[in-house]
Amino acid sequence: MSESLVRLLSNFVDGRFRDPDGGEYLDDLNPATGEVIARIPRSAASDVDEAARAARSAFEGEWGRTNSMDRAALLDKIADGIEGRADELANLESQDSGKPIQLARSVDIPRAVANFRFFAGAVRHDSTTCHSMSDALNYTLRRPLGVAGLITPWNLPLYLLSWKTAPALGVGNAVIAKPSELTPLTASALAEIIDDVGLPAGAFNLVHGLGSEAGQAIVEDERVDMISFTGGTATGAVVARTAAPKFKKLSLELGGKNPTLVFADADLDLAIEGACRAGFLNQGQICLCGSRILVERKILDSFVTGLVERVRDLEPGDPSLPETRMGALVSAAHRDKIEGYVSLARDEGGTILCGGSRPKLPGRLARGAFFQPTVVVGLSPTCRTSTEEIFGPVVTVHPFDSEEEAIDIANGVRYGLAASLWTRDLVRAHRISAALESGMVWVNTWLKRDLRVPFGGMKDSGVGREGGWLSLDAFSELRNVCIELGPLPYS
Ligand code: TXE
Repeated sequence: MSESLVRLLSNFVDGRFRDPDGGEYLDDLNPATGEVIARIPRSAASDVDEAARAARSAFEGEWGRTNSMDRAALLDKIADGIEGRADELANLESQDSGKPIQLARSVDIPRAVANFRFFAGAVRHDSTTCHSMSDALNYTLRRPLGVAGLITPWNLPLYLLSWKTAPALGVGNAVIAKPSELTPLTASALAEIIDDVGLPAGAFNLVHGLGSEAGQAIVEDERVDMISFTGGTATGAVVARTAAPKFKKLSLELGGKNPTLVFADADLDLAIEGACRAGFLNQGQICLCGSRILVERKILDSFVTGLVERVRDLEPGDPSLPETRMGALVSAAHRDKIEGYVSLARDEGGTILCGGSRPKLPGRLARGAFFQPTVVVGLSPTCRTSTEEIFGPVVTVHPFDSEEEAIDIANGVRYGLAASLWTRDLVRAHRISAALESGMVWVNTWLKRDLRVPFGGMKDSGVGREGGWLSLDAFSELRNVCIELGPLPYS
């Protein structure tokens, strides 16, 4: 892209688009070509300070006095705004992250719209509990927390930002959002949409920049009451360490090394298709991806043959073409990390059945961060490749002989985010679902999302749950009010 077409992004603070205080910018690359497509503010603590001041004063002022029906109407208008720019947003998301345009069009952007609409409905239909005693009445008030810091990753940029922004604003909090420095474009577009919708100044603030600078400053700021973070487990630990002594409310959605369990009685074709999708959608860069495939030994050969056949069809290509199903990884650095894991897999005794290297792509894609989808067999389920989060298009396949062994392997990692399980035996499905150490279990499907259900992980995959009422709770302070009634005539 020529220099003149490089976008210059701004922060959005106190209802205005602003340059960063220090005047410093970071390059934003299209990972499919290596070209610079934007420059984003490298915000410092002083920019976050200004955003926190604006957010606090919005919360204590006009925004804090809005009622829930008006806020729900604003969320619906934001959804309309995203829908109205859906094509443009899908293009931005694809250029920024390397994901196939078809995926951005069919998943990322429609789901961002759905998040705003869903939480508009949730806020409208919200109710709280009442507990009656013989001589007193308790009722629960939902109050906003104040200022919510929303820190989001690069794999599903607008989707995850909307997943947090909609309930945070819906409950009445002011927001400071910090998107990943790798994928800032749709967050800036969201700020424009919110500006058009006319939220009071300071209700939504966007600060671009590095995690260790702008992100850290948000987590440290005393005026920020809660942090909702999605990202890597190591970063989540830093966020938790910083926020805990300040007693901020925390919601952490972290990494995963999710198992796909395939039993011999499963519909083989469906299981292969499901495992392939779970392994490689978005180039394997979804926290819910199934990167460890556990297969009952009786069907191992036929499963692996079918899987490899399908995976070979997933040729990486130009993300901007509608037929492309496998795009670029988010960055060259991330591709290097994945390549490192493939070489570790070889050292650990694994056999690469397909993929394992960079594809050769023509023209402007030649310098892109592409990697072939890779299937590895022959590894111990306890080695590093099989237990550490790779977060890319690499799956390992492991045989098992019994249900107990499958559960042991599935639970034998530090993570506990999601699992999928393929069997026709319904009783077994219930039994295993209960035994898996996992925040979410899918049976004979994967990634089917109902926005009302609890979303989140256990073990090193996170703390807390969002989704449905739980999202409203995550962004609320629930206050019990107990009213003494005295002896009642009818008690
Ligand atoms: O994410 P980071 P990275 C995993 C995946 C990946 C690894 C590292 O395994 O390889 O994490 O990815 C901000 N205080 N996931 O380094 O660092 C940062 O600017 C406050 C899983 O890209 O976790 C960005 O906005 N914020 C995952 C956000 O945190 C900080 C999605 C996430 O970045 C910060 C992405 C700090 N000290 C990666 N340091 C998932 N669960 O879906 C960074 N940030």
